[in-house]
Amino acid sequence: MMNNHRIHRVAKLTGLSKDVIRVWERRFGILKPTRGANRYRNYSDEDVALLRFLKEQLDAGGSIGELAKLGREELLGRARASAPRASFVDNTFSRLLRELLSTLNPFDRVIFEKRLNGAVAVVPFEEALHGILLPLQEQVGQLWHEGHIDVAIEHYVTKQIQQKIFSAMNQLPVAEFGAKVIVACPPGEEHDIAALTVAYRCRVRGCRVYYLGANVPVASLANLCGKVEPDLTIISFPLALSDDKVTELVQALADEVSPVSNLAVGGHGAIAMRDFFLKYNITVLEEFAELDHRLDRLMRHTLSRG
Ligand code: B12
Repeated sequence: MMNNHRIHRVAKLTGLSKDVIRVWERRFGILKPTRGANRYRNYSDEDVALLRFLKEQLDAGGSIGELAKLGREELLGRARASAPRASFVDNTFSRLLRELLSTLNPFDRVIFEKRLNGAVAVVPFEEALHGILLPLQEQVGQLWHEGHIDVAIEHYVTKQIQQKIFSAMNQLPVAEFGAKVIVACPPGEEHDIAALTVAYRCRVRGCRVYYLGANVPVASLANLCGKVEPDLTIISFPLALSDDKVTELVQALADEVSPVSNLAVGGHGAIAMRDFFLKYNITVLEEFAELDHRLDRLMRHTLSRG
Protein backbone atom coordinates (compact mmCIF):
# COMPACT_ATOMS: atom_id res chain seq x y z
CA MET A 1 0.00 0.00 0.00
CA MET A 2 1.47 3.39 -1.00
CA ASN A 3 1.04 6.42 1.20
CA ASN A 4 1.48 10.11 0.56
CA HIS A 5 3.23 12.25 3.14
CA ARG A 6 3.42 16.00 3.59
CA ILE A 7 6.82 17.49 4.28
CA HIS A 8 6.44 17.92 8.05
CA ARG A 9 5.60 14.21 8.33
CA VAL A 10 8.54 13.26 6.14
CA ALA A 11 10.75 15.28 8.44
CA LYS A 12 9.38 13.40 11.46
CA LEU A 13 9.73 10.01 9.82
CA THR A 14 13.28 10.57 8.62
CA GLY A 15 14.81 12.78 11.29
CA LEU A 16 15.83 15.33 8.62
CA SER A 17 14.75 18.97 8.76
CA LYS A 18 12.24 20.34 6.27
CA ASP A 19 14.89 22.74 4.95
CA VAL A 20 17.34 19.94 4.26
CA ILE A 21 14.65 17.96 2.44
CA ARG A 22 13.77 20.96 0.25
CA VAL A 23 17.41 21.72 -0.51
CA TRP A 24 18.20 18.14 -1.48
CA GLU A 25 15.12 18.05 -3.64
CA ARG A 26 16.12 21.22 -5.51
CA ARG A 27 19.81 20.55 -5.73
CA PHE A 28 19.96 16.83 -6.50
CA GLY A 29 16.61 15.99 -8.06
CA ILE A 30 16.51 12.64 -6.26
CA LEU A 31 13.05 13.09 -4.75
CA LYS A 32 9.83 12.88 -6.74
CA PRO A 33 7.09 14.61 -4.77
CA THR A 34 3.80 15.13 -6.56
CA ARG A 35 1.69 18.24 -6.07
CA GLY A 36 -1.78 17.87 -4.59
CA ALA A 37 -4.68 20.11 -5.66
CA ASN A 38 -3.74 22.41 -2.77
CA ARG A 39 -0.19 22.72 -4.23
CA TYR A 40 1.36 20.98 -1.22
CA ARG A 41 4.12 18.55 -2.01
CA ASN A 42 3.18 14.90 -1.47
CA TYR A 43 6.09 12.55 -0.86
CA SER A 44 5.76 8.82 -1.46
CA ASP A 45 6.88 5.93 0.76
CA GLU A 46 9.80 5.57 -1.66
CA ASP A 47 10.88 9.14 -1.02
CA VAL A 48 10.74 8.48 2.71
CA ALA A 49 12.71 5.23 2.37
CA LEU A 50 15.30 6.99 0.23
CA LEU A 51 15.70 9.85 2.71
CA ARG A 52 16.03 7.46 5.63
CA PHE A 53 18.73 5.60 3.74
CA LEU A 54 20.57 8.87 3.03
CA LYS A 55 20.31 9.90 6.67
CA GLU A 56 21.76 6.56 7.79
CA GLN A 57 24.61 6.87 5.32
CA LEU A 58 25.39 10.43 6.40
CA ASP A 59 25.30 9.42 10.07
CA ALA A 60 27.81 6.73 9.17
CA GLY A 61 30.13 9.32 7.61
CA GLY A 62 28.96 9.36 3.94
CA SER A 63 28.89 12.55 1.84
CA ILE A 64 25.63 13.79 0.35
CA GLY A 65 27.37 14.95 -2.83
CA GLU A 66 28.78 11.48 -3.50
CA LEU A 67 25.58 9.70 -2.54
CA ALA A 68 23.39 11.95 -4.68
CA LYS A 69 25.52 11.16 -7.75
CA LEU A 70 24.29 7.57 -7.56
CA GLY A 71 20.86 8.79 -8.67
CA ARG A 72 17.38 7.97 -7.45
CA GLU A 73 17.02 4.42 -8.79
CA GLU A 74 20.37 3.22 -7.47
CA LEU A 75 19.72 4.82 -4.08
CA LEU A 76 16.28 3.24 -3.88
CA GLY A 77 17.76 -0.16 -4.72
CA ARG A 78 20.33 0.22 -1.96
CA ALA A 79 17.67 1.47 0.47
CA ARG A 80 15.53 -1.59 -0.27
CA ALA A 81 18.47 -3.93 0.19
CA SER A 82 19.44 -2.38 3.51
CA ALA A 83 15.94 -2.10 5.01
CA PRO A 84 13.02 -4.16 3.74
CA ARG A 85 9.75 -2.23 3.98
CA ALA A 86 8.24 -4.44 6.68
CA SER A 87 11.04 -3.73 9.08
CA PHE A 88 11.01 -0.06 8.11
CA VAL A 89 7.35 0.11 9.11
CA ASP A 90 7.94 -1.91 12.28
CA ASN A 91 10.83 0.33 13.26
CA THR A 92 8.81 3.44 12.61
CA PHE A 93 5.93 2.12 14.70
CA SER A 94 8.14 1.08 17.58
CA ARG A 95 9.89 4.44 17.52
CA LEU A 96 6.56 6.28 17.58
CA LEU A 97 5.40 4.04 20.39
CA ARG A 98 8.53 4.76 22.43
CA GLU A 99 8.11 8.49 21.82
CA LEU A 100 4.48 8.38 22.91
CA LEU A 101 5.25 6.44 26.07
CA SER A 102 8.04 8.86 26.97
CA THR A 103 5.50 11.72 27.14
CA LEU A 104 3.52 9.98 29.88
CA ASN A 105 6.12 10.13 32.61
CA PRO A 106 6.61 13.02 33.15
CA PHE A 107 3.20 13.63 31.64
CA ASP A 108 2.98 16.13 28.78
CA ARG A 109 -0.51 16.14 27.32
CA VAL A 110 0.20 18.50 24.44
CA ILE A 111 3.17 16.56 23.12
CA PHE A 112 1.36 13.24 23.63
CA GLU A 113 -1.69 14.38 21.66
CA LYS A 114 0.37 15.97 18.91
CA ARG A 115 2.43 12.82 18.51
CA LEU A 116 -0.61 10.58 18.60
CA ASN A 117 -2.41 12.68 16.00
CA GLY A 118 0.70 12.71 13.84
CA ALA A 119 1.18 8.97 14.13
CA VAL A 120 -2.41 8.23 13.18
CA ALA A 121 -2.44 10.70 10.30
CA VAL A 122 0.51 9.22 8.50
CA VAL A 123 -0.62 5.65 7.75
CA PRO A 124 -3.93 4.06 6.76
CA PHE A 125 -6.04 3.91 9.91
CA GLU A 126 -6.16 0.13 10.17
CA GLU A 127 -2.37 -0.04 10.14
CA ALA A 128 -2.17 2.65 12.79
CA LEU A 129 -4.78 0.84 14.86
CA HIS A 130 -2.89 -2.45 14.96
CA GLY A 131 0.61 -0.99 14.74
CA ILE A 132 0.29 1.85 17.25
CA LEU A 133 -3.02 2.23 19.07
CA LEU A 134 -3.51 -1.32 20.36
CA PRO A 135 0.17 -1.84 21.27
CA LEU A 136 0.03 1.53 23.05
CA GLN A 137 -3.02 0.41 25.00
CA GLU A 138 -1.31 -2.81 26.05
CA GLN A 139 1.95 -1.13 27.03
CA VAL A 140 0.23 1.61 28.99
CA GLY A 141 -1.67 -1.09 30.87
CA GLN A 142 1.62 -2.79 31.60
CA LEU A 143 3.22 0.44 32.87
CA TRP A 144 0.25 1.08 35.13
CA HIS A 145 0.30 -2.50 36.41
CA GLU A 146 3.97 -2.19 37.26
CA GLY A 147 3.35 1.07 39.11
CA HIS A 148 5.21 3.34 36.65
CA ILE A 149 2.18 5.48 35.79
CA ASP A 150 -0.95 6.43 37.69
CA VAL A 151 -4.30 4.83 36.79
CA ALA A 152 -5.57 8.32 35.84
CA ILE A 153 -2.96 8.47 33.06
CA GLU A 154 -3.96 4.99 31.93
CA HIS A 155 -7.63 6.11 31.79
CA TYR A 156 -6.66 9.23 29.87
CA VAL A 157 -4.74 7.21 27.25
CA THR A 158 -7.56 4.67 26.96
CA LYS A 159 -10.02 7.50 26.23
CA GLN A 160 -7.67 9.02 23.66
CA ILE A 161 -7.43 5.68 21.87
CA GLN A 162 -11.19 5.18 21.93
CA GLN A 163 -11.71 8.67 20.51
CA LYS A 164 -9.43 7.87 17.60
CA ILE A 165 -11.30 4.67 16.75
CA PHE A 166 -14.73 6.28 17.09
CA SER A 167 -13.76 9.23 14.96
CA ALA A 168 -12.38 6.95 12.22
CA MET A 169 -15.68 5.02 12.32
CA ASN A 170 -17.72 8.20 12.15
CA GLN A 171 -16.06 9.15 8.91
CA LEU A 172 -17.38 6.06 7.18
CA PRO A 173 -20.70 6.34 5.36
CA VAL A 174 -23.69 4.58 6.94
CA ALA A 175 -23.80 1.10 5.43
CA GLU A 176 -27.18 0.25 3.94
CA PHE A 177 -26.53 -3.04 2.21
CA GLY A 178 -23.64 -5.41 3.18
CA ALA A 179 -23.74 -8.25 5.68
CA LYS A 180 -25.37 -7.57 9.05
CA VAL A 181 -22.96 -8.02 11.96
CA ILE A 182 -23.59 -7.54 15.68
CA VAL A 183 -20.50 -6.95 17.83
CA ALA A 184 -20.63 -7.13 21.61
CA CYS A 185 -18.83 -8.00 24.83
CA PRO A 186 -20.29 -10.66 27.13
CA PRO A 187 -22.05 -9.80 30.42
CA GLY A 188 -19.67 -8.28 32.95
CA GLU A 189 -16.93 -7.51 30.44
CA GLU A 190 -15.91 -3.85 30.43
CA HIS A 191 -12.81 -4.19 28.23
CA ASP A 192 -14.35 -3.16 24.93
CA ILE A 193 -11.48 -1.74 22.89
CA ALA A 194 -10.94 -4.99 21.00
CA ALA A 195 -14.69 -5.19 20.28
CA LEU A 196 -14.50 -1.65 18.93
CA THR A 197 -11.61 -2.72 16.73
CA VAL A 198 -13.65 -5.64 15.42
CA ALA A 199 -16.55 -3.29 14.71
CA TYR A 200 -14.26 -0.94 12.83
CA ARG A 201 -12.87 -3.75 10.67
CA CYS A 202 -16.40 -4.89 9.84
CA ARG A 203 -17.49 -1.34 9.00
CA VAL A 204 -14.51 -0.73 6.74
CA ARG A 205 -15.31 -3.91 4.86
CA GLY A 206 -18.81 -2.63 4.14
CA CYS A 207 -20.85 -4.52 6.74
CA ARG A 208 -23.91 -3.14 8.45
CA VAL A 209 -22.59 -3.10 12.00
CA TYR A 210 -24.56 -3.04 15.25
CA TYR A 211 -21.87 -2.19 17.78
CA LEU A 212 -23.07 -2.74 21.35
CA GLY A 213 -19.79 -2.45 23.28
CA ALA A 214 -19.27 -3.57 26.86
CA ASN A 215 -21.32 -5.78 29.14
CA VAL A 216 -24.30 -7.01 27.09
CA PRO A 217 -26.75 -9.38 28.83
CA VAL A 218 -27.42 -12.57 26.83
CA ALA A 219 -31.20 -12.04 26.86
CA SER A 220 -30.83 -8.58 25.30
CA LEU A 221 -28.38 -9.85 22.74
CA ALA A 222 -30.79 -12.64 21.83
CA ASN A 223 -33.62 -10.12 21.59
CA LEU A 224 -31.71 -7.93 19.18
CA CYS A 225 -30.63 -10.94 17.11
CA GLY A 226 -34.31 -11.88 16.80
CA LYS A 227 -35.12 -8.42 15.41
CA VAL A 228 -32.07 -7.84 13.22
CA GLU A 229 -31.43 -11.39 11.99
CA PRO A 230 -27.69 -10.77 11.66
CA ASP A 231 -25.49 -12.74 9.28
CA LEU A 232 -22.92 -12.88 12.05
CA THR A 233 -22.76 -12.10 15.77
CA ILE A 234 -19.27 -11.61 17.18
CA ILE A 235 -18.59 -11.65 20.90
CA SER A 236 -15.23 -10.41 22.11
CA PHE A 237 -13.65 -12.23 25.06
CA PRO A 238 -10.46 -10.40 26.02
CA LEU A 239 -10.37 -12.38 29.28
CA ALA A 240 -11.21 -15.96 30.16
CA LEU A 241 -14.07 -16.69 32.56
CA SER A 242 -14.09 -19.31 35.30
CA ASP A 243 -15.22 -22.77 34.14
CA ASP A 244 -18.59 -22.38 35.89
CA LYS A 245 -19.29 -19.04 34.33
CA VAL A 246 -18.29 -20.06 30.84
CA THR A 247 -20.40 -23.21 30.98
CA GLU A 248 -23.44 -21.18 32.00
CA LEU A 249 -22.78 -18.49 29.41
CA VAL A 250 -22.18 -20.82 26.48
CA GLN A 251 -25.31 -22.77 27.37
CA ALA A 252 -27.34 -19.55 27.44
CA LEU A 253 -25.88 -18.39 24.13
CA ALA A 254 -26.60 -21.73 22.49
CA ASP A 255 -30.16 -21.76 23.83
CA GLU A 256 -31.10 -18.18 23.13
CA VAL A 257 -29.04 -16.86 20.23
CA SER A 258 -29.92 -18.75 17.13
CA PRO A 259 -28.67 -20.02 14.81
CA VAL A 260 -25.42 -20.90 16.59
CA SER A 261 -23.74 -21.19 13.18
CA ASN A 262 -23.94 -17.39 12.91
CA LEU A 263 -22.17 -16.91 16.22
CA ALA A 264 -18.41 -16.34 16.51
CA VAL A 265 -16.15 -15.45 19.39
CA GLY A 266 -12.62 -14.07 19.52
CA GLY A 267 -9.95 -12.72 21.85
CA HIS A 268 -7.38 -14.14 24.26
CA GLY A 269 -10.18 -15.35 26.55
CA ALA A 270 -12.06 -17.09 23.74
CA ILE A 271 -8.90 -18.92 22.71
CA ALA A 272 -8.29 -20.03 26.29
CA MET A 273 -11.92 -21.26 26.49
CA ARG A 274 -11.91 -22.73 22.97
CA ASP A 275 -13.14 -26.21 23.99
CA PHE A 276 -16.29 -24.85 25.63
CA PHE A 277 -17.28 -23.03 22.45
CA LEU A 278 -16.39 -25.80 20.07
CA LYS A 279 -18.58 -28.19 22.02
CA TYR A 280 -21.54 -26.09 20.86
CA ASN A 281 -20.16 -25.50 17.37
CA ILE A 282 -19.52 -21.82 18.08
CA THR A 283 -16.71 -20.56 15.82
CA VAL A 284 -13.56 -19.32 17.53
CA LEU A 285 -11.83 -16.67 15.41
CA GLU A 286 -8.22 -17.00 16.44
CA GLU A 287 -6.94 -13.90 14.71
CA PHE A 288 -8.05 -10.86 12.76
CA ALA A 289 -7.06 -12.49 9.47
CA GLU A 290 -9.64 -15.21 10.16
CA LEU A 291 -12.25 -12.56 10.85
CA ASP A 292 -11.43 -10.88 7.52
CA HIS A 293 -11.75 -14.19 5.75
CA ARG A 294 -15.15 -14.81 7.24
CA LEU A 295 -16.27 -11.27 6.38
CA ASP A 296 -15.07 -11.63 2.77
CA ARG A 297 -17.16 -14.76 2.37
CA LEU A 298 -20.16 -13.12 4.01
CA MET A 299 -19.92 -10.02 1.85
CA ARG A 300 -19.66 -12.06 -1.35
CA HIS A 301 -22.67 -14.06 -0.29
CA THR A 302 -24.68 -10.98 0.70
CA LEU A 303 -23.89 -9.13 -2.52
CA SER A 304 -24.76 -12.13 -4.71
CA ARG A 305 -28.04 -12.39 -2.78
CA GLY A 306 -28.70 -8.83 -3.96
C1 B12 B 1 -7.91 -0.46 29.68
C2 B12 B 1 -8.12 -1.49 30.78
C3 B12 B 1 -9.25 -1.38 31.54
C4 B12 B 1 -10.31 -0.33 31.28
C5 B12 B 1 -11.15 -0.79 30.09
C6 B12 B 1 -11.62 0.35 29.24
C7 B12 B 1 -12.32 -0.13 28.03
N1 B12 B 1 -13.38 0.57 27.68
O1 B12 B 1 -11.95 -1.13 27.40
C8 B12 B 1 -11.13 -0.36 32.62
C9 B12 B 1 -10.62 0.73 33.53
C10 B12 B 1 -12.64 -0.24 32.50
C11 B12 B 1 -10.71 -1.71 33.20
C12 B12 B 1 -11.41 -2.32 34.18
C13 B12 B 1 -11.01 -3.49 34.81
N2 B12 B 1 -9.88 -4.19 34.55
CO1 B12 B 1 -8.67 -3.80 33.10
N3 B12 B 1 -7.32 -3.43 31.91
C14 B12 B 1 -7.18 -2.54 30.98
C15 B12 B 1 -5.83 -2.70 30.27
C16 B12 B 1 -4.92 -1.58 30.74
C17 B12 B 1 -5.89 -2.67 28.76
C18 B12 B 1 -6.90 -3.63 28.15
C19 B12 B 1 -6.94 -3.40 26.69
O2 B12 B 1 -7.75 -2.62 26.19
N4 B12 B 1 -6.02 -4.02 25.96
C20 B12 B 1 -5.88 -3.84 24.51
C21 B12 B 1 -6.90 -4.73 23.82
C22 B12 B 1 -6.96 -4.43 22.35
O3 B12 B 1 -6.45 -6.05 24.01
P1 B12 B 1 -7.48 -7.24 24.31
O4 B12 B 1 -8.72 -6.68 24.85
O5 B12 B 1 -6.77 -8.31 25.04
O6 B12 B 1 -7.79 -7.77 22.85
C23 B12 B 1 -6.81 -8.42 22.09
C24 B12 B 1 -7.18 -9.86 21.87
O7 B12 B 1 -7.85 -10.42 22.97
C25 B12 B 1 -7.93 -9.86 20.59
N5 B12 B 1 -9.38 -9.86 20.59
C26 B12 B 1 -10.27 -9.47 21.51
N6 B12 B 1 -11.53 -9.67 21.06
C27 B12 B 1 -11.44 -10.18 19.82
C28 B12 B 1 -12.41 -10.59 18.94
C29 B12 B 1 -12.03 -11.12 17.69
C30 B12 B 1 -13.06 -11.55 16.72
C31 B12 B 1 -10.64 -11.24 17.38
C32 B12 B 1 -10.23 -11.79 16.06
C33 B12 B 1 -9.67 -10.84 18.29
C34 B12 B 1 -10.07 -10.31 19.49
O8 B12 B 1 -7.54 -8.71 19.90
C35 B12 B 1 -6.86 -7.77 20.72
C36 B12 B 1 -5.51 -7.47 20.12
O9 B12 B 1 -4.62 -8.50 20.27
C37 B12 B 1 -5.40 -4.11 30.76
C38 B12 B 1 -3.89 -4.29 30.94
C39 B12 B 1 -3.20 -4.71 29.67
N7 B12 B 1 -1.95 -4.55 29.64
O10 B12 B 1 -3.80 -5.24 28.74
C40 B12 B 1 -6.17 -4.30 32.06
C41 B12 B 1 -6.65 -5.67 32.47
C42 B12 B 1 -7.19 -6.40 31.26
N8 B12 B 1 -7.71 -5.37 33.42
C43 B12 B 1 -7.75 -6.17 34.43
C44 B12 B 1 -8.66 -6.08 35.51
C45 B12 B 1 -8.46 -7.05 36.65
C46 B12 B 1 -9.68 -5.13 35.52
C47 B12 B 1 -10.76 -4.94 36.61
C48 B12 B 1 -11.34 -6.22 37.19
C49 B12 B 1 -10.41 -4.07 37.76
C50 B12 B 1 -9.05 -3.71 37.95
N9 B12 B 1 -8.46 -4.28 38.97
O11 B12 B 1 -8.55 -2.84 37.23
C51 B12 B 1 -11.82 -4.10 35.91
C52 B12 B 1 -12.91 -5.05 35.49
C53 B12 B 1 -13.73 -4.59 34.37
C54 B12 B 1 -14.68 -5.64 33.95
N10 B12 B 1 -15.65 -6.01 34.76
O12 B12 B 1 -14.55 -6.14 32.85
C55 B12 B 1 -6.66 -7.22 34.33
C56 B12 B 1 -7.21 -8.59 33.92
C57 B12 B 1 -6.56 -9.72 34.65
C58 B12 B 1 -7.13 -11.01 34.22
N11 B12 B 1 -6.46 -11.69 33.34
O13 B12 B 1 -8.19 -11.38 34.67
C59 B12 B 1 -5.68 -6.56 33.33
C60 B12 B 1 -4.87 -7.55 32.46
C61 B12 B 1 -4.73 -5.69 34.16
C62 B12 B 1 -3.92 -6.46 35.15
N12 B12 B 1 -2.75 -6.91 34.79
O14 B12 B 1 -4.36 -6.66 36.25
N13 B12 B 1 -9.59 -2.19 32.60
